Order: sequence, then C-alpha cells, then structure tokens
Amino acid sequence: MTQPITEKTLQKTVEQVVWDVKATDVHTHLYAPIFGDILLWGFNELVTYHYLIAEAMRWVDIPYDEYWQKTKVEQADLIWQTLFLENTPYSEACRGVLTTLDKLGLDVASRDIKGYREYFNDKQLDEYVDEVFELANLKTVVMTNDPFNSKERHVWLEKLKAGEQELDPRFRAALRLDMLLCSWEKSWHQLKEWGFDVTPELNGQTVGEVQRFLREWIQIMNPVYMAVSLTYDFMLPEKSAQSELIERCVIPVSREMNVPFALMVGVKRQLNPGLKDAGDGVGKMDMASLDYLCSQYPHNKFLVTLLARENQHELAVLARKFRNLMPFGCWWFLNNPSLIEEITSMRLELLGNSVILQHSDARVLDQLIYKWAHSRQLIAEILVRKYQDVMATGWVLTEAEIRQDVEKLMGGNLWSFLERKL
Ligand code: HDL
Ligand code: ZN
Repeated sequence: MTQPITEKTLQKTVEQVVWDVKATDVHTHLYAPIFGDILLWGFNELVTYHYLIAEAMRWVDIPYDEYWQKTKVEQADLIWQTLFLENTPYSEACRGVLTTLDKLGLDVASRDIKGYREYFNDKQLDEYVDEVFELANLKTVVMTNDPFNSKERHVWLEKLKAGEQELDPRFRAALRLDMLLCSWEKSWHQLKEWGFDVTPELNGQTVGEVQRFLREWIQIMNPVYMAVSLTYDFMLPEKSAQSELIERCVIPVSREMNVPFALMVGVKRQLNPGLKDAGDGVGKMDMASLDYLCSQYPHNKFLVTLLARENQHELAVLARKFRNLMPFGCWWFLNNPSLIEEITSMRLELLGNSVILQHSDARVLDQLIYKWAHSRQLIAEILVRKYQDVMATGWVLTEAEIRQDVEKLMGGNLWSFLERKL
C-alpha cells in the first residue's frame, strides 16, 4: 500500500481501487423493500425504463395511448423487439440492460427473453437486494422520498415512525420537495388538510408552518439532504411562491438542521406529455440564481447537479468560488460515456478531488449494476490519465493515496460535506 506507484503498475492499481471502493449512490429513485411495489426490479421493469420508451417510440407508429394500454410484458416485448432485435442495442440505456444481464451471469448472446424472465421469477427480493449491492459494490443508496406520495407516506408514518419496522441502513432518505415548492397552489391545500395552519399567501404564519412541516419530515426521514428538481428557467430571487418558499422556508431549516439543499436544475417538464416520465426535455439554466444562493447563504450547504451540458463548465467554475457548493453526478441526459468523460475530466481539472463524480439516478434496482459498472470503467480510465500527468512531473504517489482520492470521489465527499462547519 505504501509502495510508490510506477508507470507499469498505475493502470492496474487504479482499476482495482475504483472497482474495490464501495460507493455511495447520492441520487436514486429506488426504495428499500419495506416500501413494497414502488421498488421496481426485474426484466420487464429494466426493459420498460422510460429512457427506453423514448428510444422505442422513435421507431413505432402506434399512438402513445395504445402503448400505455399494453401490459408491462407486452410493453417490454415491443421494446425488446424494436430496440434489441430490429436494431443493435448500443444506446447507453440498451447496453445497460445487457450489462446487467451479463453481470448476473445470464447468456446475453442467447437473446432468450423467456429465460431471462424465468431467471427473475425465481428471485427472492431481500436476497436480490444483497446481490445487486454486491455486484454494484455500493454501501449506500440515497432514495427520493416524497411526503406527498400517499403510498410512501403510509410506510413512513405507519411502519417506520411507529417503530414497527426498521429501514434497511443501506437505504437513506432524501426529502424531495417538488410538490411543496413547484405546486404551491395545490400543496398548501394538502398541508392545511394535514393540520398545518397555512394560507396561499406566504405570510409569517404560513412560513412558520411550512418550516414546521420541513422539520417534522426531517425528524421522520432523517434525510441526507432536501432536494428539488427545478425547471431550466428557475430564477431566484423572484416574486414567486417557489422562490419565497426556498428562501424563507427551505434555506433557514436546511441550515438550522444541517440538512443540505440539493438543487437539480434544467428540466423542461413534459415537453411531450404523451410519453409520460419519458416526456421531459432539457434546457440551459441562468447560473445567476446559483451565484446568488451560494453568495447570499455562505453557511448553507448546496448539493447541485445540472441537466444541461452547457451548464457544466459554469457549475465547476462556480464551485471553485464557493466551498458551500458541492457538484454531484452526470445527471439523466448526461449519464452517457461521451459526456461522463467530458464532465469528469473537466471537474478533476478544475476541482481536483472536491466533487462527487457520479450518481446512478436508478429507477429500477437492477440498474445499479450497469450504471455503476459503466461509470467505474470511465472513471478509472480518466483517473489513470490524471495520475499519469501528475507522475510525469516526477510526483510519486502510493496506492493508499489513490484509494483516499477515490473514496472521496465515489461518495465520501457527501459524508464529509455533511460534517463541514461552514
Ligand atoms: O427529477 C429527477 O430526479 C429526474 O432524475 C427524473 O426522475 C427523471 O425522470 C429521471 O429518471 N432521470 O434519470
Ligand atoms: Zn432523478
């Protein structure tokens, strides 16, 4: 471990370390098994991932409704036939399905969709969660938890809060605030029904009650962070409920409770509603809002991931200016080899080790296997180049130092960010 790394041993060492370090997956849409059938897994869910629906709909001419009226198996059959048999499955989402099947030990060359389904039919979920975490080599995944989702709310209030069952410690919560912040005209009604004394006007009373709502759900969920997905035209400050709720409710409680605020910005919601979850687009945001937040609230912690490729350089430069800003992941439409390569190289060059390189955004449990396999391969290749460049100056480094770097980049920076006293 303390032996100096040589040009000859560098690549093998970096690859071993990158694959060996247990990562923290900072953002997913997965749920611990206690949440029941909202945890998606298995062959049909893998193949009907909304990324693949979007790609398949480019080929088929059926009306969207006709697709949605099909059973999950029929939908998967259509996507398999269209994207995997009539075309070579080299898109990132298609390749991902095959990587997962391969890592599970299935014969991808057989194209035996019947056999794949049977394989998953025999799986017992709790054991399968262990197997997936092992194959993806993860220690923790952060969920996306919405107090306004009735199915999920029931589990938090009836099972977990009541102490009836424990949450699997490998799954940590993120308190997701899209409903509260982006649909205030609806969410204030729901808060009122739940006993929070709010009005549509954000007067002092309402602000206090929204803060109480946040504190209560932080107590219930013990979230790693509070998060919101914001559209590309997000502006703050501005005269809007969204902006006021963020500044007067989320920011104060975030600092008071030391629960970072994660801003995920750049979506164009439902550009094509017929595609449902697959119908969102992307837009470049105006960074002035993030400049404002980081500078106005230096004692608040902001986790940020942006959806537009065009915003990535600005985000890395902004993070150089503000230690309370932690960029994370190559999100959604950026989670492809060519863009992971570009963004990760830029981040290491501008930010060194002080960034969280990746998250999976997995919606289906089994996707953890491919999303982390694909990312680790790229991260290892990029790190080898960076270490080669620094060793070319005569710098000498050890495996222990490489491990220390990779631990931080693969999620350790999240946990230390939580400990920071800003
Ligand atoms: O808002 C989000 O967290 C996004 O990740 C959306 O869930 C999106 O639909 C998605 O799954 N992206 O990968
Ligand atoms: Zn997501």
